Amino acid sequence: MQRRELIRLGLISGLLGFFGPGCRSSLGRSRPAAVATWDHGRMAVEKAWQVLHQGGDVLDAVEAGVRVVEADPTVRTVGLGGYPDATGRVTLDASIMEGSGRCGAVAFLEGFMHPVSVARRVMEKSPHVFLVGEGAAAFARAEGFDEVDLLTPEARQDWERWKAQQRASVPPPNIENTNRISGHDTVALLMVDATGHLAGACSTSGAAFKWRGRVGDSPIIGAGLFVDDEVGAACATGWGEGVIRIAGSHLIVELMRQGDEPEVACRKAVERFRAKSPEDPPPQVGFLALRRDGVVGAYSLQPGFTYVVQYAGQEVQRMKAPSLLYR
Ligand code: SD4
Repeated sequence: MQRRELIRLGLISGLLGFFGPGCRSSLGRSRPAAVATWDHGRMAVEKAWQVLHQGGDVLDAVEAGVRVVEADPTVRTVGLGGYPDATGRVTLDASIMEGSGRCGAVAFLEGFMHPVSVARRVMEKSPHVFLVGEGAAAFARAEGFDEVDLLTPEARQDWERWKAQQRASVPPPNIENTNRISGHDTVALLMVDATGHLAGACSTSGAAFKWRGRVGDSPIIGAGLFVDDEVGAACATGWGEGVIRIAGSHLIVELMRQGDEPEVACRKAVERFRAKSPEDPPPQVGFLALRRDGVVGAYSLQPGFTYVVQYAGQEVQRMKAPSLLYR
């Protein structure tokens, strides 16, 4: 293996860390590291590590990790099999960003399995950062992405059941938290390599049975995702309206820049979310932060937000975020 390859995979830095003067604890302060939202984040993290081991960089890794979840029809708020909007159409949002500031996003995208890859293509092949709706679809088509019907029979059934129960055609704004059909399944994945270079990606079908045209936080750089090599990265899951109001992921990265530990920064963002979210009952939000040295933090409003972390040479760990509200 080349020396450069060893450095990239953290083997040299791991040895230096173990024997050298700046000896680091193995958990929570080592690189590379990957962290992702919810239990299905495990498949994303595992894929990301595989890509890194095979010579990809962190951008390749987070894209590939998120694609696995997008293609899994059992994950009901991401990609194929995601819940449709109130009119029965599945519309997808995604973003991708690397620590240099390069980023791309798509929103209100219909008919493509891998919005995260379209987002990356926007970043790499267009003069823009963010494409939406028909324009995003036309771009994806022109770039050769395959078109698919994203509405699975199961998602259609759930939508029909939801429709039959609705007295009004307009869903309440915090339906994700009230109808119990939907969990919070957005996938967001953050990764840092052995040198401290970061990338993150996020993908969702958004709030179940949302109003037609609704876009959440996930594709909005600074809200659902923010990455800066000088500091670290952050991402969000949960009620996007509240996350957008506080530019949650950017807030967390800036709090870390000012010296807050990742978990403290996430807690402060949850507190601000709570203060700025009038919805009743309070919706769920979960934030994840990955500092450039590999330290991970998380916090949620309601109990129950889980995430997964993996460091070099260690098993994937399932973690439960601390929460502001207790049951
Ligand atoms: C959104 N934040 O569109 C996303 C949805 C989500 O768990 O994370 N659900 O608001």
